[in-house]
Amino acid sequence: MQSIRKKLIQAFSESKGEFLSGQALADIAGCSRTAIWKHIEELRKEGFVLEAVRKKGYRIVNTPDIVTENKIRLGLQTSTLGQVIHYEESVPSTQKIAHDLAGNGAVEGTLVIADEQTAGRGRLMREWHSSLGNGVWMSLILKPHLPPQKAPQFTLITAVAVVQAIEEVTELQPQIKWPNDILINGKKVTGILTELQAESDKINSIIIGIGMNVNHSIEHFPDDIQSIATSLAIEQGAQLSRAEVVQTILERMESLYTLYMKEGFTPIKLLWESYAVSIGKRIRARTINGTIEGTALGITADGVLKIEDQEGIVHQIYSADIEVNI
Ligand code: BT5
Repeated sequence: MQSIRKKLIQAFSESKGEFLSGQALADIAGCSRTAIWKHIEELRKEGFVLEAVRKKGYRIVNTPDIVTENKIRLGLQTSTLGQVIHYEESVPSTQKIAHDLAGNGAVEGTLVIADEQTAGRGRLMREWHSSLGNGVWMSLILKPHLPPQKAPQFTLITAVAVVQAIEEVTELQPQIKWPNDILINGKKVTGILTELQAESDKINSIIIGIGMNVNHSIEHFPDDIQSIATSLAIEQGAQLSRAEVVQTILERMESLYTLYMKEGFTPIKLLWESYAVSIGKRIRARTINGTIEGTALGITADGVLKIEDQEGIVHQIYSADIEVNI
């Protein structure tokens, strides 16, 4: 069943709004015209608006703002990332599902996405607010042949991919706050959570969680984050297609991941620094070992943050919460 649906979606993607006859679809999918009709009805139930015209066939004329497997697949231009998609309407956390799938042999590029998370989480088990139907709550599984020490670089690769994707689908200019926040006009629009399944010398899977506020208005956020959070719609003044946002993130991520595996971290570092909000500024870094204040010098070749304190001592920060412009 699912493979017929995949073939139909692929055919509609390629036809770019032109009609496809029932017979052509049946040939492409390798099934009867009656079976095609049933699948078309299923797509309609999912929310796709399909026009059917005698002697011409079918075409998709409209799609709702959904993030189902079919919707993300329609027009997705990647070869690996998002080629396997697990969509659920509501889950505790997409990270948890991705961890389970990764532990059970999920292929590289597997995407877990949900319309709502009831127990979304940030770093250090903080809460990540993930309300129904207006955000992108997703986890991506990668399987690079690399040692575990390289894993933190994936937060930075992802941050660049997210910034580039936002630039592509809006007129906004996002910035990165080391290590995992994407800000627009100083407010957080996206958080990234990179987790690992690894042995001492090699990564088995990296699970990259991305939480992006897309179509929220300010009332969608709980009171305690209304002053620090924003969404693409709030900043852009218009609603966006969440599926298009997801597709663009996957496409940017695939290019950057390929670049990174070929040329290493240096080209990513340059891109990252061009989007970073903290470089050259006075910042405060709260780490589990205490607080350091000083000037952010940049990141090392490994993605570690360098801060120079008042005595001129340069500290290397592996993990912290950052306040800028103190
Ligand atoms: C993060 O943590 O920013 C990582 C967030 C990752 C979320 C994704 S969604 C898909 C996947 N599944 C999951 O369960 N998680 C991942 P951190 O840097 O610790 O920031 C957490 C802090 O951000 C919270 O303590 C709040 O202050 C704030 N926050 C919570 N929800 C927010 C939201 N929707 N928008 C902006 N800020 C938020």
